Amino acid sequence: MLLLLILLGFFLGAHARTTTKPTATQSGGVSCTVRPVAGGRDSAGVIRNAFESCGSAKAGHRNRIVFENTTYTIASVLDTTGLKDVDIELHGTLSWDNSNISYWLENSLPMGYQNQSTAWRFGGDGITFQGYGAGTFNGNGDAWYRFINGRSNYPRRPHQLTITGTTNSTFEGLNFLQSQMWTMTVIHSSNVLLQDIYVNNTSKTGVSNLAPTVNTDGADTIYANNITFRRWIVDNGDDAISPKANSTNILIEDSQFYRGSGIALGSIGQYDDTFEIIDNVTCRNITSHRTKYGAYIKTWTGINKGYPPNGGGGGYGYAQNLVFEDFKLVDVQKAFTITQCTNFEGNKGDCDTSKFNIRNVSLSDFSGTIRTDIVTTLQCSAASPCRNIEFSNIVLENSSNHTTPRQYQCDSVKRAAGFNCTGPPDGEDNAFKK
Ligand SMILES: *[C@@H]1O[C@H](CO)[C@@H](O)[C@H](O)[C@H]1NC(C)=O
Ligand SMILES: *[C@@H]1O[C@H](CO)[C@@H](O)[C@H](O)[C@H]1NC(C)=O
Ligand SMILES: *[C@@H]1O[C@H](CO)[C@@H](O)[C@H](O)[C@H]1NC(C)=O
Ligand SMILES: *[C@@H]1O[C@H](CO)[C@@H](O)[C@H](O)[C@H]1NC(C)=O
Ligand SMILES: *[C@@H]1O[C@H](CO)[C@@H](O)[C@H](O)[C@H]1NC(C)=O
Ligand SMILES: *[C@@H]1O[C@H](CO)[C@@H](O)[C@H](O)[C@H]1NC(C)=O
Ligand SMILES: *[C@@H]1O[C@H](CO)[C@@H](O)[C@H](O)[C@H]1NC(C)=O
Ligand SMILES: *[C@@H]1O[C@H](CO)[C@@H](O)[C@H](O)[C@H]1NC(C)=O
Ligand SMILES: *[C@@H]1O[C@H](CO)[C@@H](O)[C@H](O)[C@H]1NC(C)=O
Ligand SMILES: *[C@@H]1O[C@H](CO)[C@@H](O)[C@H](O)[C@H]1NC(C)=O
Ligand SMILES: *[C@@H]1O[C@H](CO)[C@@H](O)[C@H](O)[C@H]1NC(C)=O
Ligand SMILES: CC(=O)N[C@H]1CO[C@H](CO)[C@@H](O)[C@@H]1O
Repeated sequence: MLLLLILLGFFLGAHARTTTKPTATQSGGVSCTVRPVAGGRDSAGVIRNAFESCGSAKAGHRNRIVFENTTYTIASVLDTTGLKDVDIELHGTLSWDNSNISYWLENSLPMGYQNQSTAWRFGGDGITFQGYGAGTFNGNGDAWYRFINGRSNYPRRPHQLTITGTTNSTFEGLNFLQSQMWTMTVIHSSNVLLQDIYVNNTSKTGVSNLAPTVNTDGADTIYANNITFRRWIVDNGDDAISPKANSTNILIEDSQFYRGSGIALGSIGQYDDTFEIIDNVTCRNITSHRTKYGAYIKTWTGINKGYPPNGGGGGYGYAQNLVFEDFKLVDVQKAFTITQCTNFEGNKGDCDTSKFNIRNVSLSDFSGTIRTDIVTTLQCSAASPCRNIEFSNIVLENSSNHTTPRQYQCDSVKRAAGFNCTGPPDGEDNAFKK
């Protein structure tokens, strides 16, 4: 019987070179169950084999890859792209081993933007990745939080997961703990749904601020179209979800964000003389707990200085048709901001030089508490003023003295609706993330 199944596996084009022998599924595809290598040693090899054997279904069939309810140690990079019509079940935990930091610095894979790199490049068409609420990616990032010691965008520090070249796919019911760096990026992809995702990148030593997590974004989208984020919880120290260059038709809804910076559009405009856009982003039914902002938009200045990731500027393009509705704020700093001051390694100045245009932005139904008297700071660029910024039904209270926050600070804003600018920004925030 076993022999028959193995032969069937070969017949279906699969290679049974691993501990994960493909078996036939009822639908005529093949299924691989991944068994962890004994003694907590690196299971990346058996995972790679499972994806080779079962990652690509024949036309008209679906394959399956099953991770059991156990722990899989991963101590080397994974590059599993070009998958086709496969259902991946993660019942247990994928646990990254960072004991050899130099290994990761030498081997992490390019993820396609800002010279950044990743521990796992993953992608294909017609994929479901299901965690049933239990499946967990544990980046064991504390080793990285200690190693980088607060340095921003440490070169070749790996991101957790890069979803690349992916279409018509769903990621669901997954937990991401202590990502090594950015948690996940959806890049060169379209028609992807990510729902019921829990991200918690809390530094074990972070309480004393000895090892801040730095750059542990919840999710980023780049060169991505029609991406939905639904029912996310993100607790981190950086952007919760961040649509960046060429993100179009993005929906973020029914989500809760804790302690980080909130939803971030951008940064963008980082590449000199390069045209990039953000178009049609809707964020609705969002609760922000003690984040910096409910949402914010950040662009680089018009003056190019240094190289990505920590330098850049001089890009152009636009962000338009941006809708933020039904936000509940719990003790956040400001409801919303725009800054066009992002600058080489956090330098100041040149806030009026960006040619990147921000327009058609609508904010409605914001309630809850903020920590300052400033509802919003709109620091737009004189070289390309923001236009059509509309606020409606903003009902906020100061979290300590319960007064109504009054300030709407503006620079280079044309056609504002629903508010009157009360004065210029009282300080420059270049939003460069340490
Ligand atoms: C998975 O294993 C853990 C203990 O290792 C157990 O508590 C849990 O109930 C298991 N989950 C399922 C769905 O069997
Ligand atoms: C760590 O990784 C480096 C680079 O891949 C390798 O040369 C070295 O042997 C590894 N060290 C250990 C202890 O495995
Ligand atoms: C993804 O789905 C869309 C819409 O159904 C379809 O047009 C497209 O061909 C699919 N992509 C691939 C790579 O099959
Ligand atoms: C957008 O993606 C979803 C999957 O999240 C898909 O159901 C829908 O058909 C896509 N829309 C278009 C216009 O392709
Ligand atoms: C994240 O983890 C920390 C540390 O365990 C915990 O205190 C916090 O409540 C978690 N956040 C969420 C939103 O679950
Ligand atoms: C904007 O994106 C949403 C998904 O968030 C989509 O349903 C809608 O059709 C898009 N609008 C346009 C004009 O493309
Ligand atoms: C809003 O999001 C929360 C999750 O944060 C969810 O429980 C609730 O059902 C959503 N409300 C609506 C109207 O969809
Ligand atoms: C980004 O989008 C713009 C506008 O559609 C396009 O001109 C540009 O080529 C895109 N860039 C990349 C790298 O896809
Ligand atoms: C990033 O890559 C570009 C080439 O694409 C290079 O010129 C630049 O020096 C790199 N920056 C860093 C910080 O490595
Ligand atoms: C309430 O607190 C804010 C700062 O959080 C301050 O700007 C404002 O003046 C205070 N209002 C009153 C009436 O004390
Ligand atoms: C803005 O100021 C004008 C003139 O004082 C006033 O009529 C209008 O009601 C104000 N708008 C808001 C939203 O406060
Ligand atoms: C709720 C949760 O998953 N908390 C995790 C956050 O990260 C710490 C380590 O910093 C873990 O110990 C918690 O289990």
